[in-house]
Amino acid sequence: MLRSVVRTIVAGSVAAAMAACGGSSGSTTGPTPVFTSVSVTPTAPTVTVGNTTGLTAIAKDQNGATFAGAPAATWTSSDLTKATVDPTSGVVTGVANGSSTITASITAGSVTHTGSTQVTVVTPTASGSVTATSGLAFTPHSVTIGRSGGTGTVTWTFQNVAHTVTWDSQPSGAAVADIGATSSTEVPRDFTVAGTYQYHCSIHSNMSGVVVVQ
Ligand SMILES: [Cu+2]
Repeated sequence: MLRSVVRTIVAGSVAAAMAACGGSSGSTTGPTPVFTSVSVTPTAPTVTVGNTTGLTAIAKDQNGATFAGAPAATWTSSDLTKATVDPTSGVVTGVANGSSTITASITAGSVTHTGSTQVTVVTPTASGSVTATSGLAFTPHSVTIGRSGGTGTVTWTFQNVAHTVTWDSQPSGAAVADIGATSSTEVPRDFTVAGTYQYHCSIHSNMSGVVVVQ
């Protein structure tokens, strides 16, 4: 029963794709694979301003299987003020808050089909939080923040086991102070320089974390 439901959906998608692309009439269920549509994944991804995310385009045949031998896709973005895309790799870069429809076009022989997905671009908030757990972890391991008025803040919540936040590396020009052995309280640190900050706990060598400031 499940199989028949899936077949029905696929057949509908093919019909829609053929109509959308202005494909010629004729059977779409023959035994010979026919280039029928383009699938773009992931669906509706989110990327932060200044960061990238990769998209993949796959040529499909009339049965929804990969259509072998199709050339690579050409990528375009509907709104370059929100997101750009590398025309050959499909790597999307977030430009500003909003969304853009990213389209992949594949031409095989004389037939061109397109697929697309909407990418949402967000600016990370200027505050983040990390818990230094009694289970000996910084959670989340990596936190990304923006800056408001030039400053972003990360607050570490220490549970009942003492930890430190000891910096291993900071961007050039940054000088965020370490947090000494602390338990059962919260300690904030401000960040004014964009870049990647890496730290560890000097008490528990397996505990490490990353702060990314945009
Ligand atoms: Cu620790």
